[in-house]
Amino acid sequence: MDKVFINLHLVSMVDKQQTGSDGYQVLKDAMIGVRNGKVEYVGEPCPSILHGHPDIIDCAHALVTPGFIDCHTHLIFAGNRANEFEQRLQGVPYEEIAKQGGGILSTVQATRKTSEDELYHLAIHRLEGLKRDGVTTIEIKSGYGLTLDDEIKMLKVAKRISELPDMKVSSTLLAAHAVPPEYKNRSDEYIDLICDTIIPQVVKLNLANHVDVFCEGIGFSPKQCERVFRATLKHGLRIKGHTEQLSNLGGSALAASMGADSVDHIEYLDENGVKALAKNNTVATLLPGAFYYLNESKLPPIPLLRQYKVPMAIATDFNPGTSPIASLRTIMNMACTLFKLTPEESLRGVTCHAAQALGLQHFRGKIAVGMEADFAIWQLDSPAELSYRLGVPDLIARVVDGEIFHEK
Ligand code: DI6
Ligand code: FE
Repeated sequence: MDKVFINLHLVSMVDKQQTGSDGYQVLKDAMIGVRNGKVEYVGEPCPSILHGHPDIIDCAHALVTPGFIDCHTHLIFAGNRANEFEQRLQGVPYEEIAKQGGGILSTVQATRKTSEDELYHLAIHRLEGLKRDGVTTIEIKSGYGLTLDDEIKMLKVAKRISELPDMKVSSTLLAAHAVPPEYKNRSDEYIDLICDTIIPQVVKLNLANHVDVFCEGIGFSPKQCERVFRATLKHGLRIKGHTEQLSNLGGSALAASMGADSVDHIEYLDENGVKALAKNNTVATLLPGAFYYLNESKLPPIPLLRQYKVPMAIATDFNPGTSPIASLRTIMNMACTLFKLTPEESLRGVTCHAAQALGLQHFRGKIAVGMEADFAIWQLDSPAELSYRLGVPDLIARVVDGEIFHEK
């Protein structure tokens, strides 16, 4: 074994049935052994492994969770939209600002004008906030380029971020985020461009795992989204969707029926939609930051999601318009206070369920033998504190593929 972590309180997120301990399954004074970036041992301290081992890390009774996964972000963009924040506080609705050419399109203008290098530096700076909250995997979407070249520029930035030793990236093509100005009133032709040119090129350059859409009145119709999904599946990528955020168009059920790993936002999802998620094992990704910034009052159907046993992930949705919050722990807290998730559900939402939202549940999101050795080490007594306290630097270190990255 390369490294052994000892004296830790383990929150593995492995299912209850397998461990028989309490709701969080905290295993006190546990040990984790790592080899070649994977977990090779987890459980009670094992004297035969420890005896004479050259690389023992004493965690001094720290709490160890899986590395957090932020499974929905728009990390890469230029500019900011504080002016719209001010407008919205004066009562102008988000959809109205979008219709006037603000909103997503104002960030598109700024992002098109900005070089790959500059976008990279802006994104790296924002990433610091997420690292401080124990994030070791981030999903990053394109969607502020909306031309072949600009979408590829964004995904190349995501690829550069993925080359950092301490951050794993899952990249998503979101060309169907808004109708670009040059395609105004010709949105079907833009869908042609996405299906016939952008998706094939992104696949050729191996720049994304998923393709996402914004299925909404101010985005694309279910019919248009279905075309994008078909083209995606034909090219061997996986699908997900921004669905039922502002209205109920049936995008979630459509995406689920076509095998989506997740549908995201879903404030307006109805019971039939929830059933479709359950049937297709699609994750419901909740984004309380956008709910908060938009002053939304319609809650996602959380009691129904529980009733039908749909896994719930939570994520920052970090973006310049509706969720400028680069803190996953703030989002965990909001999931509890605004959506009434339990702190345990919120922890699942950023670990095992977030992994599933990215199709990575067999590799990340739990601490178990054979899984990637990605952990967060916290100076905390109990896991509920992760959702409870804000702003205190509780993180001691992150571990990515068995390598330790100290925060303090
Ligand atoms: N829904 C969102 O919350 C983000 N995109 C989307 O489709 C918002 C993006 C933005 O306002 O820039
Ligand atoms: Fe989003």
